[in-house]
Amino acid sequence: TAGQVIKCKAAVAWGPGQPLIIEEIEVAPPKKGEVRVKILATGVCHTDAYTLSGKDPEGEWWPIVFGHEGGGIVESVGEGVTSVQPGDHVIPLYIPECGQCKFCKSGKTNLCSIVRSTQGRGLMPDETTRFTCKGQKLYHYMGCSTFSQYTVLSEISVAKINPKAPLDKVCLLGCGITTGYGAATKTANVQPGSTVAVFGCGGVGLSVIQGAAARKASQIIAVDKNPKKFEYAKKLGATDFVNPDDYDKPIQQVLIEMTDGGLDYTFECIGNTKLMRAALESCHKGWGESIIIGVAGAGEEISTRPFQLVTGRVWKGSAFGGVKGRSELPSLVENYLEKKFEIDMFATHQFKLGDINKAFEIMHDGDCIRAVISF
Ligand code: NAD
Ligand code: AHE
Ligand code: ZN
Repeated sequence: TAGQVIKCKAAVAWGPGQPLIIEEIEVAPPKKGEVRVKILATGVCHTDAYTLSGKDPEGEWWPIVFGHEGGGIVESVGEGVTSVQPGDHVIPLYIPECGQCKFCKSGKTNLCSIVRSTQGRGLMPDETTRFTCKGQKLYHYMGCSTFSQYTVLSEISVAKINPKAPLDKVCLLGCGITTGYGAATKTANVQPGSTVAVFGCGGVGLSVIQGAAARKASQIIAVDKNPKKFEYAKKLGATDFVNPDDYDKPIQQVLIEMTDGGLDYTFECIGNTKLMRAALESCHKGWGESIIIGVAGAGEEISTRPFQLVTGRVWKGSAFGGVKGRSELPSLVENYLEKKFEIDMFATHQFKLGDINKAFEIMHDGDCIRAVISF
């Protein structure tokens, strides 16, 4: 198939708020510096639903193939590609790692900038797309588009992993699990004995809990309005559980009272700007740090009294947990294979591609952490 157009099935989003439609699409061969990957499994992240809903200020491109939490096998490579070859098992990366740009070389961030501007417009770096359907071009999503049997990515947007790892599990490292774990262990760098509160216990928040527990935090408070999430939170190491609906005072007050003045670290894993404020204001005076992970809709803004920061609380954000995908994901896969790192518990539901809309519906069900789509 190398060098030829592949016809395959993909879930196409024709417009905001519409259900995805399974279509036969054409996938062009990879160009210079690109790889074509056969996707075997993909998770569905809250961010896919967010952009599909029309709330993403960047999401002006339709029709589009969503999905950014996948696992697959390299089918063919374009000119000049040397770091991967056909048959390699890979995880697509929405934050690539070129190793050359100002960001990669800074040692301060994982936000590689090299393909970000075209990626944000749904295009490959040469400003075109590799997908067509019924004579129309389809846009790419976050440089990944994993809701397709085949997709094309930049070489720098894939992490090569151990082929022994089951792709229907480690695909979840493509976003949610790595994001939460990295936010705790890298962005916040949670210290042993410290106190942590996690707002929102979906795939991302539960992974923050796994990361904080790995760092031996002494108290990990899980906050969610859906009590079904607490069972998972407990298994991953949460010590306390707070449902804001059980209180008639502000949640920051509840948490400050529980922790002798506030937490060392808090994480917002929902995408709700009111809770971003509550998470910051739940931090301990003088040193508490709050990490924003949740993604908020177009036009939404955060606010707090500047005095909160003047008196030593710190507001930070985290994308993909601050993790550099190509150099750091392979070792997370190894940790999983050595049973030092939990992934299986997160994969609560399985669907075939044809039922992908059910995965979007069930995301709002308390029993679902991640639905994994197989092809
Ligand atoms: P999810 O929908 O699985 O989980 C969200 C959780 O928040 C659910 O358990 C829900 O019950 C809870 N919740 C919702 N409203 C609440 C409220 N008012 N009070 C308390 N709990 C509430 O989502 P997810 O996949 O875990 O993603 C979480 C957020 O992180 C989303 O905004 C997503 O877009 C974002 N995200 C960001 C990054 C990043 O790199 N920054 C990566 C992945 C996801
Ligand atoms: N397009 C949105 C922002 C979306 C966003 O913040 N994305 C996160 C990843 S969410 C994964 O589930 C991210 O990593 N952002 C870094 C980046 O470069 O996009 C908007 O508001 O414009
Ligand atoms: Zn995601």
